[in-house]
Amino acid sequence: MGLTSSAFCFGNNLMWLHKRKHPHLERLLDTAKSVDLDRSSKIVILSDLHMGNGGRLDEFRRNAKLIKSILERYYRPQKYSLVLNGDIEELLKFPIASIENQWHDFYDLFQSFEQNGFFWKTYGNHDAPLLEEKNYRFSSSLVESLKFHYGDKTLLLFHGHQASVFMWETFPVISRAVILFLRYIAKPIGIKNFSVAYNSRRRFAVEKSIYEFSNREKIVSIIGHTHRPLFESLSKVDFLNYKIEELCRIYPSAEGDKLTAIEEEMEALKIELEACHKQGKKIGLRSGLYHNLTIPSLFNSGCTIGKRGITALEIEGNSIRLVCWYNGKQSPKFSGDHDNLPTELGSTGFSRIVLNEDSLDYVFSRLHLLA
Ligand SMILES: [Mn+2]
Repeated sequence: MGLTSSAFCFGNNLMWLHKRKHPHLERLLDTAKSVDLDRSSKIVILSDLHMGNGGRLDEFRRNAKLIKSILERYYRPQKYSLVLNGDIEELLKFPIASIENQWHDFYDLFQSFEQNGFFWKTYGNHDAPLLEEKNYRFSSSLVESLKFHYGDKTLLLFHGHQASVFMWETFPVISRAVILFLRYIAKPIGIKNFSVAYNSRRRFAVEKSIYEFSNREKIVSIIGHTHRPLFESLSKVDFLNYKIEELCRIYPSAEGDKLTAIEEEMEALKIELEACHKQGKKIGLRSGLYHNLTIPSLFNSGCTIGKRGITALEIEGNSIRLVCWYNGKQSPKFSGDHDNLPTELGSTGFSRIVLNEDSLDYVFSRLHLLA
């Protein structure tokens, strides 16, 4: 493992550890396919579709209709480009031919996003063997990582399994034997949940090493893999406190109806803040996930196999958003920090709600100043 020279300036053990490089993650930054963003860029990022053969064990089946609707009727007409960020095909359970056969209309749909700008696909640990698959339809769109250039800043997109400490996840292609084991032995004898997504300690370890790598390199990383959506901007508690602060500042100069509106909003904010403190440990009263400071250097689009809807990341010009799409009749799995209202997509019955949103300039300012 290499060390940056600045690590020695501080004479501090913790700092020394913090500066340790992660060989697989550094490599991703060097080898990533470059894409330039500008003010008109629109990109939707989905990950972990786990497409199968359409049978009982196919986890994609549940939200297939929802995903088709939002791609066909929302993102494509709105001129979004598409990134599928790994674990799109579930090759640990199904051969590629059965997946392509079952979901061939999705393959056309994905490819049609090239008309809007681009369609890229990174590979994850469940679909890495596609690199070696002859005649794979998306061979020319398949990469390990993508580098979005936003001015002189960088967003790195990759699946995330590269940070795993487990060989079979870090080197999925080399570990073909492991894949065959999982498909033909582990699955039939009933070993389920061998994926990182089901183990919170391993999930945390993956997130933490990518978070530290991102802060070290002063880049934003966008991953999937853990199935847990992440948008670390401000914690809900901080958001509420800043909102309260802002209202107190404008209150003295407000008049008439405005005064009453501020008073009412303040009451609602106080109730919400108190509810946060009551929930305490469950929602985490600390500001950041891993430290006391929130550094928004790690985003995760979540997955599309959830029981109550899917999550996705959107980049639109200078904004980044975490959104949830769900069947409007049910309640969404995730609730946002900002109390946004859902919007229904035509008469599809599916609704979109923005869970979190920030400007990329703000994200990179925090990263630059705090990391
Ligand atoms: Mn994965």
